[in-house]
Formats: sequence, structure tokens, C-alpha cells
Amino acid sequence: MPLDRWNIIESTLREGEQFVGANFTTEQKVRIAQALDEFGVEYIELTSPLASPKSEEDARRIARLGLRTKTLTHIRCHREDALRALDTGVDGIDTVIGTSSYLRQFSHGKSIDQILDLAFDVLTFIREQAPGIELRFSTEDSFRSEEADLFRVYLAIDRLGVVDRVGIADTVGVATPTQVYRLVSTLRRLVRCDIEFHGHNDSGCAIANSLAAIEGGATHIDTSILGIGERNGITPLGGFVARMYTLDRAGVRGKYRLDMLRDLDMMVADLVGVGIPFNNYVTGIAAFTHKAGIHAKAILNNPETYEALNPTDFGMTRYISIAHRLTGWNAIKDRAEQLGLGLSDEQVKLVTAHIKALADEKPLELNDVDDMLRRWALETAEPMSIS
Ligand code: HCA
Ligand code: CU
Repeated sequence: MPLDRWNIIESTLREGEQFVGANFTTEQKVRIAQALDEFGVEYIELTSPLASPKSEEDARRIARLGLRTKTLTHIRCHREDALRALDTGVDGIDTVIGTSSYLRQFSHGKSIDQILDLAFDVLTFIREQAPGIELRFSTEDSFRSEEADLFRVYLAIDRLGVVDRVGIADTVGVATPTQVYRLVSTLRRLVRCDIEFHGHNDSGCAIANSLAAIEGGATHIDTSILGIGERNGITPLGGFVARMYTLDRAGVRGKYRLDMLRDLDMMVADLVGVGIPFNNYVTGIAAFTHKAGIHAKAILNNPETYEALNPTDFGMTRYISIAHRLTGWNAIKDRAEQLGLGLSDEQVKLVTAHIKALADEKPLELNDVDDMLRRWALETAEPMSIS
């Protein structure tokens, strides 16, 4: 599996703008673009210049920022769109046209032959206008398109020899990892160009599907910060990076500023008016929190026992929750040591039993545990008199 050759196309400024709460100002877009550049994504994708006058101005502005990350804009397969995209000065153009029967019937009304004629015309035109530009052709709703149609289209486009990559889109989030792997690996054998995958998360497979695409030979994966996009969005940047980190820790640490993920998530959450989900990959409040006594003991001995992600690589810290009925004496002992209290193991075991019994009666807080530990430490010589 070619785990060393994949790139992120970060689409917070295109797909992400299609999230219901997103309405970025120019300054906010510039901030997002610069932060993603610093994080180290290979590409950022920008809303089509045809979407609105501001979108056009902003694409031009971001293309001129001099970022290391390559700038792309995303357009329909139309000559007019292509001209306006070229005019913005971006490094690359992502073209898309729907191939599923839904889109052919209810969106653009074209047959596969007509789609091919149009794509040939527009792609050749872009290549003539800008020989050095990075060019992609994608089919929309690829997984509800006829496979024969898809392969015919991709083969013809690849043979045309003007695109750098073709894209596959799971537009409505229905694909399974097995389906993605099969489609991408078949395509890998048929075309010479690179392959991109864009996956929606309607049924919760966007990250798994992105990995399956890489395993099948995809070279480019679309993401957005927090996964924002149409409906419930696409592959989230942080979750995808976490997925790849567990497979190639050194490679991922070398490619990206992982300690920036928290700021990226917080910035976008703030800008679009949502909170970071409690169970979010890496940056959710519970992502590095341990609770059960059995887990806490092992974590204290060696964190890797229960952590696939090292929080310090992400600029995060782990937290061991101890004020509850599932607590264990090893975690309580660790807390006593943190507080500088010299309790013996026997004493710690007794106080732990007491904490567990009390937690069965009422919710406890860390302060309650700390108070108890201090009182036990004070009364060490005396028989315990804690109620
Ligand atoms: C869209 C559809 C798209 C395109 C994906 C792509 C999708 O909103 O334009 O160009 O790779 O999900 O199919 O986002
Ligand atoms: Cu999409």
C-alpha cells in the first residue's frame, strides 16, 4: 500500500463554505488559508469564482498570497468557468461533472457521450491556455453511476493526456470502504494519472473510505477542518490525519504541524458557530481522557497501553479522571503523590474503597477526592473517622 505518496486537498474554503453555518469574510478566508499553509497541507481548494463577485475577488487574493500550499479552484465543466478560474491565478483547476443517472436526469441533462464531448473541449481548452496548470477531472456521484460509464469516461479522459489526475466523489456518502477500494484499485490499473478521492460522511465512512482509497492507489484526499461541508460534511482533516498517523507516525509528523490541529479546529468552530464535538478526533474534550481504574493503572505505567495517538505529538495533554466509582487505587495513589501526600499503599487502598462507596451515593469531583486524601494523610496515625 503506497502510504508514502498521498496529499491532502484541504477544501474548507470550497466544500467547507457549503456548510450551512459557513459565511467567511475575506479576512477569515485569508486566515484559514494561511493557517492551513502553516499546518502543511499540500493544496487548498477555493470556491468557484463564478459563485459570487466576492468569491472571485477572494480566490484572486488567496492565489496571490504566496503560500507554499498550492491553490486550486473548483468549477463546473464549462469554458466560461474555466476562463474565469484561469484569470484568478490559481495553481490548479478542479473540474467536475455529474455522471449518475440522478444528476444526468435532474441536474445537467447530458448523456455520457455529451459529457465526454464537453469534458474533452473544456480540458483541452484549459491545457492550451495554461500548459503549466495542475488540472483535475472528477465525476460527481461516482458511486451511484454505472461502473461501465465511469470507466469509459476515466479511460477516455486519461488517454486525452491533458489532466494530472481524475477524481472520484462519494457525493451522498453511501460508499463502503470495500467499494471504494475496489473502484480505486481498478481505476489504478486503467489510468496513468493520479487519483483523488472526495468522500461525504452521511453514513459515517468518510475517513475509512479515504484510507481505502489510499490503499487502492489514490494519491490525493479531500478534507475540511472539522469535516464541514454540504449536509454533515466530508472527511475531517484532524480525523484523517489521526488515521494516517497510526499507520505512519514519523511520516505524518514530518509532513504536518500536528500541534496546530487544535487551533485550526477551534478557529473554524468559532467562525461557523459550532462547538468541537466532545468525541472529536484529537481535539474533542474526551479524546485523551482515561477513566476506568484498570485503564488508569496501565496508562500510568505506559501510556501506549491505551493510546494509539500520543497526545504530546498533537500538543495535547492526557487527563485521568479519578473521582468516580470505576476508579482504582493506582490512580488514587498517583493523585496523592501529585498532592505531595505520603500515604502508604494500604491507606490508599482504604481511601479508594471509600471513594468508590461514596461515588455510588453521589457524584464526586476531583476536589472531593483531594479533600479526602488530605484528611486521610492528616489522620494517618489515628483510626479513620471519615463519614
Ligand atoms: C459539489 C459536489 C462535490 C464535488 C466533489 C469533487 C461532491 O458540491 O460540487 O469535485 O471532487 O461531493 O460530489 O463536492
Ligand atoms: Cu462534496
